[in-house]
This record gives sequence, structure tokens and C-alpha cells, in this order.
Amino acid sequence: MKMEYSEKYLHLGEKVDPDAYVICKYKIVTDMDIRLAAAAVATEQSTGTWTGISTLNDEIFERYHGRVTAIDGNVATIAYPEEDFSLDIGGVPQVLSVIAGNLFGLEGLKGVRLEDVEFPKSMLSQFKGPKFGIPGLRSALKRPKKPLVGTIVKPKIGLPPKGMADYIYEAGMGGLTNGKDDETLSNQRFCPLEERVVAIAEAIDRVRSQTGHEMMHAINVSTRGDQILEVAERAQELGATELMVDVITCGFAAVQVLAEDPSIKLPIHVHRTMHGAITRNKDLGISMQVFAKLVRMCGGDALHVGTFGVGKMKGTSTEDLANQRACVGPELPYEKVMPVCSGGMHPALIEPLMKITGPDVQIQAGGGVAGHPGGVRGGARAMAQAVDAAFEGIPFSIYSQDHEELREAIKKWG
Ligand code: CAP
Ligand code: MG
Repeated sequence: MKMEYSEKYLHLGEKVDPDAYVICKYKIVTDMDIRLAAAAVATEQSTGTWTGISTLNDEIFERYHGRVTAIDGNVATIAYPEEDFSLDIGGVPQVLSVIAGNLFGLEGLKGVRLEDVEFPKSMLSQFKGPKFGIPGLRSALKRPKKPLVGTIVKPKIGLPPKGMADYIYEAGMGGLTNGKDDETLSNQRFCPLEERVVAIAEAIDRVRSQTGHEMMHAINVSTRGDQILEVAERAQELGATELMVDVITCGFAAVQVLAEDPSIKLPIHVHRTMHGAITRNKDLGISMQVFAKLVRMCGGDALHVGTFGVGKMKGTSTEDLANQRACVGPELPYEKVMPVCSGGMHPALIEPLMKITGPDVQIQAGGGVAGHPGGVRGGARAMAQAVDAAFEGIPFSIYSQDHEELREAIKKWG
């Protein structure tokens, strides 16, 4: 189909007021003139469509049209007037329908990727950000400075509540601060959510009473929109210490409702399963840093940001640094989100990882704990030792000489 792109959407070189526009950067892959391709995006995502329309008068156009303000190589900057957005009803779903909506399907573009977004203060002030974030998690866990160190219970499915609780007890006794459900665990018959919450809460209490060590475990409450609050409230009532939600499958609105509903008093661990379908292709999709900014606005307390190129999931330190910055940087006026490094982690990777991340991270391993020759407790100890050594700046080659579990982990995986 023929598309008519109006050059009226091109405002190259114009400086727009960042307090009055949402400013997006798109990488565009096209055989078209890049300026027209960018104009097509601005057109489709604001006041236009594929052809001129009699209902678009000058006043509406002037006030609401998206402006292509710069083209730098294959990256176009498009500014959408703040008035195009509706946060009271609409919220992040409506924001995404503008900045990351139909444009991905436009036939004239071979690829387009939303690389970054900046919101005006008037919109940012309508979000609350994390209730706990880094300081809240650190204070609940009585761990002021060192990285949080955790595990994902493995096997990811199949263990009954007692098996999960035994795992978490061992992990806590081995020194881990965090446990979590896997993203594929919900309320299957082999591990009903309510029984799991109760069993794990009891395991965490036992660790605390025997050693004084504080730990939390994130229960996966990802579910249908009409159920999520009820499931979260029930988990909280039964003793859950943290909640987990999958932001891509459940949506940003799910994170926001859990973070903002006054009945929920627990931190929110945000998983990002399925993000790779959207973030991995460098020519099509949305960058993870955009998702990270939205998670911070919506109130997630901890968010998976990748392993800076050291783990099992695709990612580079450059991208993951941008994700980390979206979580903790001063650009957003909220509490800092705890960046979570997960996916193929094991003790031997902690030394290189922490050189990049610094100590304000949560490092967690599933296989890297449950696969340790010393079992879950041995794996937990090895992870905790690795974090201690990296935090103190002691080379693993030296620290592992008198820390057996770390030595065994390095022997197996290092
Ligand atoms: C890690 C994990 C997480 C990934 C997701 C998994 O387990 O539980 O879901 O970290 O990746 O099932 O793979 P392992 P990301 O420690 O056993 O690898 O954090 O990049 O979103
Ligand atoms: Mg997982």
C-alpha cells in the first residue's frame, strides 16, 4: 500500500522543551530516505495515518503532532507533545502505544528499535518509583554494603513445597540473602502457591532463629490482571517476604499495582522473562534500558539487568551498564532499583562481574548453587565467599586457598 508521509512532521534542528515533550530515540533500518522513514513514525504515532485526512485541522496538528527533531546516522529523535499522553486512565500501556506501538509494523521500515526515552518532569511526577529499592532491601536484610547474593530454586519446576523450603533453608544457612521462585513456577499441582509460601516462610524463620541471618524469598505472583492483587495479598498474609512479577508477560501495570496498592507492604522483584524476543535484535524492538526506566517509574524494587556478558544469557557490558544506570542513575527522580545479575552465574564469575558492577547489585545463581558438589549449602557458601572476596578485593586465587566451597566451585566451573 502506498503511504503518504507528510514532511510537516520534520522539524530537523529544532530544540524542543524537554519539560513539554516525551523524547524518543529510534534506530531505523530502511531503504527509504531516513528522514521520510522517521516522519512516517512520527506521523503514525501522533496525528496522522497512511493518507491525508479531512478531519485533521491545523489546530489539532500544531498542538499534538510528533516532531522529528534530529537524524544522526540511522538514529532519529522524535519528540511527542506531553498532551498526547494520558496517565490517569491509560498509564504505561497508553504511553507504550505511542512511543512503541504500530511503528514496528510499518511496511516501509525494515526495522526500527526504540533505543531510549526521556519523559518530562510533569509525567515523571505522576509515578512513585520503588518503595524499598536498594536502601529498603539492604535495611530489611541488614546488609548495608555488600552485594545481595541469592539463588533461584532449581529444578525450576517439580519440587514440592517441602523440597523448596528445604532448599531455601540450606541456602540461608549457607549465607545467601535472597531466594526466588523460577518464572515458570506458579500454582502447579506439585507445588501449590499457598503451601509453598507457608513452608518457605517457616524455613526462613528457622534460619533466623538459629543464626540471626536475614533472608527473603520472592514468591512468583505473576498471573491475570484481575487476580494479581488478590494472589499477592494472600501470599503476604501467609508470610511471604517478597513478591516476584514478570513484567513483560504481565505488563508494567501489574508492577505498578503491586507497588502502589496500599495493602501490599512487600518489596517487588521484577523478572523479565520473554524480554529477549523484544530486546535481543539490534535492528528491531525495544532496548532493555527503556524497560528498566519504566520498571523504576512503576515501582519495581529489584530488576534483572543481565550479567554484563559473563553469564548464560545474551547481553553485553555496554547494554547492561545502560540498564544498570536506568535502575540507579540520577536521571530519574526515584529511589534506586536493585539491579539483579542472573542467568548462568556461578561463584567463579563473581570476581569479573563485580569489577564492572560495583557492590550495589544482587547476584544470584540457580545452577551455580544447586550444581555445586557440596549441595545447596555448599553452593550457597561458595557464592557468599565469592561475594565476600570480591567485595574485599581479595583475588579468588588467594581467598579460595582457605575457603573450600569456593575452591570446589572454581574447580568445577572456573
Ligand atoms: C537463572 C534463571 C533466570 C535467568 C533469566 C533461569 O537460572 O532462573 O530466569 O536469569 O535471565 O531460569 O535461567 P540459572 P535474565 O542461574 O540456573 O542460570 O536475568 O537475563 O532475565
Ligand atoms: Mg528462571
